[in-house]
Amino acid sequence: MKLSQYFLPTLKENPIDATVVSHQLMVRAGMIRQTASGIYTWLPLGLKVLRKVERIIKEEMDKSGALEVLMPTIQPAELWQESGRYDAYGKEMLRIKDRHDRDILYGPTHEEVITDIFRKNVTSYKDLPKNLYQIHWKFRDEIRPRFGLMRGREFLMKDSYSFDIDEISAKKTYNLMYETYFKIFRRMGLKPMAVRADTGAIGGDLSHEFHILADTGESAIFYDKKFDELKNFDVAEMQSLYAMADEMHVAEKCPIPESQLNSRRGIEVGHIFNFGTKYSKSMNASVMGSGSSNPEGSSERVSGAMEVSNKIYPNMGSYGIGVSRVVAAAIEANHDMNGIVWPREIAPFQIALINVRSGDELCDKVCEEIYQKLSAQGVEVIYDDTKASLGQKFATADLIGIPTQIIVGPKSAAAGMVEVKDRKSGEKKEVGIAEILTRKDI
Ligand code: 5CA
Repeated sequence: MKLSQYFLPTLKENPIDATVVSHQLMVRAGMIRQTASGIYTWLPLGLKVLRKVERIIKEEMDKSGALEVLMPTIQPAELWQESGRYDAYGKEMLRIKDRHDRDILYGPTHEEVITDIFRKNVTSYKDLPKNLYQIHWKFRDEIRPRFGLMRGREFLMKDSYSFDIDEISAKKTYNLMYETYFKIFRRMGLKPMAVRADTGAIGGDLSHEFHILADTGESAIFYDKKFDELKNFDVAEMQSLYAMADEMHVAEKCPIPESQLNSRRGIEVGHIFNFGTKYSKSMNASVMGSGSSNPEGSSERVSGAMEVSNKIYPNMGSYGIGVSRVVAAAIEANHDMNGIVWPREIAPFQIALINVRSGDELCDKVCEEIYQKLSAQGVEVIYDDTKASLGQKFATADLIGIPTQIIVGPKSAAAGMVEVKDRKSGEKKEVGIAEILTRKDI
């Protein structure tokens, strides 16, 4: 992409309404603009990152065996009246009337819709387990939308819903999702911390939140100090150590000594729940069992006209990731005083190509060649071909956080060389142009 043809409205100053660094940098780097309180437009650079985050989530969810669906954002009130949450949900739910005076709402979550789909289309225990997910917009009329995308009113969520025959199978699905979440955040170059959590408005008794540690995080979390020294940072290590959300940590009951305990702030980027038969029972979503077995806890015997069969209420779970919040959290965890420092996996471009003297015949020619050849190899390059000052070009490249900068100046170009700068470490090296043209991973 040539910067002269792109849409990258960058700002030198922090916007006054932005109090956390991710919000400041997303606006300054031309990733987003606020359209209304807690409601944002994604500009091309921001959208590129959002799509990369989505892609990683989708790939890992697909690998786990979950199936993608797409539910409507607008839902009928009746479904929520059935589950008993229409009144309970409160003012965070955006309630609307259609032209026929029917009550509808903009979905803050989708347990009811998916349970309705399930009960109308799945009849036999043989069809279980099923895990259905979507990546879609939600609306929650937060009382204090703040911190940009961290607590927006409209936000993108990956939400999945699982249906299992019994508690044991549901627990397996829950653990699979726990592992999948871990993989998802690790692939994004982030270090997720999974903590035991409260189930709140979603309900149930088993729940974990996934946090990215950052001083600006809205939640306090308590964890074993050993986390800070983990070598591999893998799922087994994660599950073996004490980690609790604020409301779940009780000092007197904590199994590890206080000297071994750390407390930090975290950004909740994911939340998984097992809530048993709460929705399947209240919304009468059942499947027929084999008739012979009677799985524990979730079935009851019913007499049919011809035969006796057992009706089973599936054991359910739901699993959310705040997709748009992840983008902000990644910035909170990866920035310096000059701007964003993207982890490579979710960077909007891999290379920022800087033409030190646009208009100079040799610089233009070398840049054009690097741009064309690398793009043809599938490397994402943002080429600053503008007439901006060199200082401005460097500042923009640093601000938007592209992992590698290739700097083409007249002197070195004449010697067949360019400068390659690593955004994170600031290290620079001279590299031959021929080498640049043939190497993907510069
Ligand atoms: N139905 C369940 C899971 S599918 C659910 O709604 N869970 S949740 O309420 O915990 O939300 C899932 C994730 O969405 C959260 O972990 C958080 O990362 C994100 N999220 C929630 N509210 C907001 C918000 N106002 N702005 C941005 N992200 C949010």
